[in-house]
Amino acid sequence: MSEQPQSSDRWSSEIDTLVTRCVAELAASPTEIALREAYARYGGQKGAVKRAVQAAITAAPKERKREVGQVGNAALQQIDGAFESRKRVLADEARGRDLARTVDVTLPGRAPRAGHLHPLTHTRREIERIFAQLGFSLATGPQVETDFHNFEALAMPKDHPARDMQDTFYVAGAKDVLLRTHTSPVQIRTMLAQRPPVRVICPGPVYRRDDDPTHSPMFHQVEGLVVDEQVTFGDLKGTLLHFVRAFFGPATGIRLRPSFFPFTEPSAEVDLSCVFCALQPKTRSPDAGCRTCKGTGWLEVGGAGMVDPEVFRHVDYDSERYTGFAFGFGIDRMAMLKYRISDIRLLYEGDQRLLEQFQ
Ligand code: FA5
Repeated sequence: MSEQPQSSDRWSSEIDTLVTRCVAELAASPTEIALREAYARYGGQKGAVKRAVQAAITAAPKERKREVGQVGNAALQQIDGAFESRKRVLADEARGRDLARTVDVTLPGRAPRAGHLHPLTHTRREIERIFAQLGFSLATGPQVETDFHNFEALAMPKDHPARDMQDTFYVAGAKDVLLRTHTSPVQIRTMLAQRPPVRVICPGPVYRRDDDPTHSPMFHQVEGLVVDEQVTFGDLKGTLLHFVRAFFGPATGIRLRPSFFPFTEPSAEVDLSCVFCALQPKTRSPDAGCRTCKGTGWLEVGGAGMVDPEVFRHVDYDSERYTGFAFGFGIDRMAMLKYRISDIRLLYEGDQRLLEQFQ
């Protein structure tokens, strides 16, 4: 009796069936991924054919193990061959599709979309440009400030009621460290670092516990500081007027209303003639007014005043010899007025429909 395995052996016909099924599945695989998956199901390490061959070898009597192994190897080689030939067919088909594809070179090109500056950046740069022309240089300070620079040296000691209006975010675990509430601490840092004459503007983010359509918890201010001999309130007014006209247009007016800031004396709120109504030639009349300016014809944009001698004392400037003026404007407020943006929160939402208008 021949030692060749008989086709009647159960294990042999089981392997035959699996190979037939596998070859059919490989030949029908529509993609390389499907092909590899089908191969893994049968011929892979844990595939059905591999397992059947392994089981047959284990079950065969010792003297037949070798020949069972040979039949198994032949089956696996058949699967490998079917896999390779289907892979070639799929690759040929893919190449054929690539070659058949035509490119319409007459179609218009699609330019990549370039990024652009945020309206607040445009506004800040425009402010910097105008003041640079007046001989101001740029000064910056940290956004995480000390109580000394933000309040104390600006004549707002711990129990001063003016602090309430700027209640802010304190840094937990650090004594007297906070997110600056205004850009005025940069005045102090500048004066501590240099002697007069001083002529700087200091733009940057500031933080307060505010949140409504015209007040954001994080917003931007630009501070201005001029210190020299014989600096007067007239210089302050002339500088502000020049600035608003350069920024909003030559018909813009300003109004200084008496006010109070602990670090300036005298102090003023700076109002701008309403860009929505008072500047329109047709409506510029004593009763000019709209909803934005609440019927007054004026819009508040910042505070200003002559530097208080108490501030000079903190930075060791001689207040008998030097005088100075300072101002602080809201950059967001100015961007809203210039670009007619009704809600400050729109500036921070990243909505493309708004931002795309500032290409
Ligand atoms: C100050 O912050 C003073 N440091 C300004 C100053 C500087 C006065 C130098 C004198 C000398 P005030 O709190 O009024 O002042 O803020 C100034 C401007 O910041 C406001 O007029 C307004 O335009 C803007 N502003 C204030 N709070 C907010 C807010 N939450 N969101 C947006 N803008 C704000």
